[in-house]
Amino acid sequence: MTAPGQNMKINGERLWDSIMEMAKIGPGIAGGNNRQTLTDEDAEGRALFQSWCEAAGLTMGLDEMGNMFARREGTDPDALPVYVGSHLDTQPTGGKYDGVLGVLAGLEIVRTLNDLDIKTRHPIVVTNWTNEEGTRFAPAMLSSAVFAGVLERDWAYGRVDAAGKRFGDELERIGWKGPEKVGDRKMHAFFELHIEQGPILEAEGKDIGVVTHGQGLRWIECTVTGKGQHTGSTPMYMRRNAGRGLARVTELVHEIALQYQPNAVGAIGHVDVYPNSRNIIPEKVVFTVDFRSHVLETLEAMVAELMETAPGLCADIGVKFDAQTVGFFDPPSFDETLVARVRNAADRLGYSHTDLISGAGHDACWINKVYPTTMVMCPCKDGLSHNEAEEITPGWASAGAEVLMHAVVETAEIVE
Ligand code: HGY
Ligand code: MN
Ligand code: MN
Repeated sequence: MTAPGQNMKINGERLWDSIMEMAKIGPGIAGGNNRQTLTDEDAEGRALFQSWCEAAGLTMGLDEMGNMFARREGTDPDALPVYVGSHLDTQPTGGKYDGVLGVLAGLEIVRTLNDLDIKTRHPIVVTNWTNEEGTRFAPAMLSSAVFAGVLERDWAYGRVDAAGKRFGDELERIGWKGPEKVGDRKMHAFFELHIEQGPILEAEGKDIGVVTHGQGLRWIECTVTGKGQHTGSTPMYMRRNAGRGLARVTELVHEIALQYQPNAVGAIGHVDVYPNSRNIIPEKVVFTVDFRSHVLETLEAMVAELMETAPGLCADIGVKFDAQTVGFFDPPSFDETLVARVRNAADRLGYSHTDLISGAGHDACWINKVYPTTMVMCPCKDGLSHNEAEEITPGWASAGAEVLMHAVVETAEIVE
C-alpha cells in the first residue's frame, strides 16, 4: 500500500521549459543572465513569474521589500503555510539556474499538485526574495534579512548602488513595492532548492545534496586612501599609491584563508578605484573582503587578523586603511526534522545523496533564524556558478525538484 502521494512525479520538461523561458529575460553576453535586482529586467522576470502563478490559480502577496508570495490554499486556512522558493535576481555575469531553479521548482510543485488534484492541509506559498545576490545593493540576502528582523527596512531602503541610486527608490520605480509589512507573515517551514555552486556533488556522482549546515559570511568593506597625483611627473619616492594598498590586502586575505584550511575561504571580488584615470595614481580604493567558514570561531579569527594586520601594511607604504562590516551572517544549522525529510525522500525516490555544507549564502540562511528551514541541492557542472557558463542537466533539476516536492508535501500534509 503506497502512502498518499508517494508516486508523485514532477513534470521535468515543464520545469526545464520554464527555466529556459525565464532565461530569455535579462540575457547576458555569453549565454547566461544579467537580471540584476530592481532593474527593468528584474521587473520583467517578476511579471512573467506572476503570470505563471496566476495561471496556476495562486494568489500573489507582495511586501514592502518586493518579496513575492504566491499562495496555494490548503484545506485548513488557519494552518501556517509551507513556504518554498529562492530568488530571481542574478549576478551581472550570472547563470540561468542560480536562484531561478528554486523559485520555479516551487511553482512546479504547485503545478504538479494541481494536475494530480492533491490537497494539503497547510497552504503552500511559492516565494521570490528580492535582492538575494547583493551585487547591486549590498549586502546579499538583503530582503530575507529584513524579513527575519536582522536588518531594518529603512536601512535597506537607503542602500545605494554604484550610480548612487537608492534601493527604496528603485523598488518604487519598477512598481514592485508591496503593501504588506515585511516580516508579518508566519511560516510552518521554509524550503529552498539551489544548485550547489561548488564541485562536490558532481565529483562524488551524487544526485542530491542534503544540506545540514551553511558557511557563515563576513563582508568587510575596506577603504585605502593615498594621494591622487600625476603618474608621469610625480617622483616614485613621493607617491602614496592606494592601489598598492589593495595589492597588499588582496594577498593578505588569501594568506589568512590559507591558514585556516580546509574550512575557510577568502577573496576580494568588488573593487572601485578613484578617480580610475589612466594617468592618475589611485587616490582611493574601496573594496570588499569576502570571508566564509562554517566554523564561527574561524570566521571571527580571520576578520580579527585582517583588522590587526592590514593597517600596518598600508601605513608602511604611506596609505591609510579603514574598514566597516557591510554584510554578515553566522554559520546556519538547518532544521533536523526537515533535513531528515529531505534525506528520506531522496532515499525513497532512489536518488543518491550526501550530506552537504552550503558554501554559498542563501535566503534560507536568514529564514532559518525565525522558522524551521532547510535546503536541497543539485549538482552543477564543474561546480561553476556566478559565471555565465553555469550549467546543470535537466535530470539534476528534476531530481532536485522531485525530492523538494516530497519533503514539502510531507510537511504540508496530504489530505485524502
Ligand atoms: O554570495 C552568496 O553566497 C550568494 O550567492 N549571494
Ligand atoms: Mn543564489
Ligand atoms: Mn548567487
